[in-house]
Amino acid sequence: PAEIRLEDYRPSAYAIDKVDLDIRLAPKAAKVRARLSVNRRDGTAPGTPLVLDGDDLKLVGLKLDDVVLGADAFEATPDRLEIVAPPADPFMLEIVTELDPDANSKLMGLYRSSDTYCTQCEAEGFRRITYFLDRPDVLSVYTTRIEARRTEAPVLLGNGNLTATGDVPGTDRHFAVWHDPHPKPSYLFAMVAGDLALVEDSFTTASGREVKLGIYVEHGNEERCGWAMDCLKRSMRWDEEAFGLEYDLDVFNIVAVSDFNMGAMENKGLNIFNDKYVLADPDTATDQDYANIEGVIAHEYFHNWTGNRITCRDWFQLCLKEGLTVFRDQEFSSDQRSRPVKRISDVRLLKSHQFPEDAGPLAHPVRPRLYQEINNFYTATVYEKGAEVVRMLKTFLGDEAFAAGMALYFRRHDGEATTIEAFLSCFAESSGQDLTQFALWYEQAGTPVIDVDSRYDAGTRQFVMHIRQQVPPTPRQPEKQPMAIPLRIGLVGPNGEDLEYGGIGGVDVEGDVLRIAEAEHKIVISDVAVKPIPSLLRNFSAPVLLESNLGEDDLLFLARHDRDPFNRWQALQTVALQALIAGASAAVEGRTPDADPQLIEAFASVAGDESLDPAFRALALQLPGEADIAREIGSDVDPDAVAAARNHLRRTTADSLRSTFRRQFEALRDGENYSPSAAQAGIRALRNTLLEYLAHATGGAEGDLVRKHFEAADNMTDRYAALNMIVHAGLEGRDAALSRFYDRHRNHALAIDKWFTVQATAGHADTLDKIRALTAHPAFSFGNPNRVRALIGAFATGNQTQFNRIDGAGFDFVADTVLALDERNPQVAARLLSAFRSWRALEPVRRAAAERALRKVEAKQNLSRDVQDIVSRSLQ
Ligand code: B3K
Ligand code: ZN
Repeated sequence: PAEIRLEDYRPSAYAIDKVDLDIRLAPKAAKVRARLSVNRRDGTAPGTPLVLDGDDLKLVGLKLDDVVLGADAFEATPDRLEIVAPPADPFMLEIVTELDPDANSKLMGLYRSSDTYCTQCEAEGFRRITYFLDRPDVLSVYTTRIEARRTEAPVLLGNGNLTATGDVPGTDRHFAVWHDPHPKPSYLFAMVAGDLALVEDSFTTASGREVKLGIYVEHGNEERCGWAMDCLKRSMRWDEEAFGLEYDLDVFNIVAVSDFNMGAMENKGLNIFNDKYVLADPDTATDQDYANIEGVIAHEYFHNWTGNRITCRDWFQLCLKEGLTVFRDQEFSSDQRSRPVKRISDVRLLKSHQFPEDAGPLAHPVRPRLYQEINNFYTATVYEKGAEVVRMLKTFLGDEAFAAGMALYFRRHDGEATTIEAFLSCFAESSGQDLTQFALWYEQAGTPVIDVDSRYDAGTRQFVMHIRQQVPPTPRQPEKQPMAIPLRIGLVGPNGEDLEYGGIGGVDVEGDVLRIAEAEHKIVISDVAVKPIPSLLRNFSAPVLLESNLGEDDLLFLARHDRDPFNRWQALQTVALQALIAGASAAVEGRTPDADPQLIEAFASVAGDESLDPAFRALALQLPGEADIAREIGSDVDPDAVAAARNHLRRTTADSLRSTFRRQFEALRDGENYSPSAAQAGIRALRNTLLEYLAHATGGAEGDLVRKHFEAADNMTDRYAALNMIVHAGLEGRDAALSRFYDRHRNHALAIDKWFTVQATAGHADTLDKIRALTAHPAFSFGNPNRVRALIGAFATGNQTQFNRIDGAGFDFVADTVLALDERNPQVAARLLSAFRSWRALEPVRRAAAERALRKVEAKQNLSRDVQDIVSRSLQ
């Protein structure tokens, strides 16, 4: 397949100022008449052919200025429509296509999900509806008439404001006309039609305009929309307060559908959501689900400005909207909840998802320079690392210059399709700084490694730090330049307080941030009264891997005293990680890992420290995951040894702290009535973390307590946590608990997804057989992306020992599933295949087995571009 390159970008020869759509819906033969107002752009020679994109289209009518086009005036295939010699002056092109929404299993373009017609156009789905210049720099004003049988689809929704409705005389059909005054790219087009229930509310903007808010769901789900609506209103208020950005239409609608390739989509004025990110009640949604809904509702809403009002010039600039919008939703959630807890959770996600991506064959820059299939670039690198880059900009420039740069960006580029360069220019101007080196964050893939070697000289009262940075080679980028890295630091004195110091030499400084710019720095901090322990990379000021000469005692001191909560958490994690890595090497050699009484003592102290937020204590007690340990080991990984080390540390901690943890578990109370508030959720998180240790105490000694927690749970958070413990620790009563859970929730698809996931993620030798059997369960379907991700996705990404089985059966199963799925839904198949991204870091036997599975995928004929792209990059 062809590679698309950033340097080949050229504006389109024609513009399309207006799009008038008339969509006549029917399950198997929907007709779309598109009337496009086409203009030749300045610089385009008269008569230049107009070439429109298509994908799997059936053309049934074509007129130019209302005259039917002769056969020699155009060329049409399902993938392309060329008007050979268009008029020099503006003209109207009318295209009629016929679609089969029921047959659309790719869930791109127009399709039906549980009898509801809906669309998904990002990145290149609009071309599955009509022929178009389907690229983000072609902005048009859309008017959409939607027509359907009234009984089949009483609700008809489009982008923008509703301008007309009515019956089609003499038929059982009706229509609605929607007009969106804001010019937008085709990827933001959407329509929905179906028999849906409406939950209504309203919002008054800062300038006093009334906006009607609607959430549309399947009948019966109305009661589960309250949280999403609350999140939406808080998001709207927050964007006004934090960024001065107001909503710009009379209505804002959200539709929840159950078959969706990803989380949600920010279509102008008509967001379409995976119902997983809308529906919640205490009985079916966990605290994590509530937090995710808050984040995703906010994210899609914030796109209205970062993405929709200001969009991307081309898909290489995807992080312009995604990284920035993730940064904004993270800031929103930090303001709604505990900022440190949110930061720790975000960094955990970054390290477990983005770092492995950056360390493997699928590594790519935050702004890629080439792609084969753009849908494969909606990655943790573009999203999460992209958000870190924006946060670093703020750290580098300070709050004021950052805010001024954002304001300039909104002022200068509103209504445009723009680039990362334009974005950065706003900050260069607002701060007066040169951001040339900083821009490397968008260009160079790979996680920089920073090595800090420091020592104190009592004679000179100097604290000297040797800092070296290195960016590892990544695909097509063997050589790297040094990066601009903001390193936030503090010097912690013997009493736990930050020490004062004189000056900092050898590096540029902004407040407590060292601006690392060279491959090596020798930094001298003067007038330091006593030997400090340096707290490095506070608040995770840059997405880097930090190595230092701090010992376990230093780290445990920081874990207890650092005034930076992030580094308190990080210090304990680092100690645990080092113990686990040592444990894994011991396991490889067949030895029992050494106990680390100091670490266990530190866990005890954090668990019982009531001056700390329970949510923080829960995070501090959670051991690094198996995948995180594997990533840190980096090469020749034996996942069974990693799991053995982790299980051993968990068990010895549980055994030695059993009575303390039990007492703490019983003393904590989350409140009479369930609320998803951060405070209550934090208490539940701590209780469940303590209980998880107890569940893994030797011999299932605390099985009764766990079973009681499961039975007594009055909310999904506790019930699902307990079920995980029962199943994963192999406690007695496992089958009974699974069937009780299933029976209770059989009518709630999102809860049944959890039932599949808990079984898929059990690290047991018989898990793969069980998963195979579950694919034949009546509730399983390869057509529903949530279900596929819940069972097979969860296995491939969340079950290190069984996916990476030494006999290769886990790899073969996932590879076969990818091949079967590819014919139905390439996007979901390609995403599943990317679970192989760390295969080269495995020990040789597993590595060979993974390669065989990948080769088998590669050898299949007629792979989709999506899967073809992932498999070829994985093997490169
Ligand atoms: N912009 C969409 C993602 C579209 C993915 C296309 N394969 C959701 C979001 O990031 O808000
Ligand atoms: Zn987004």
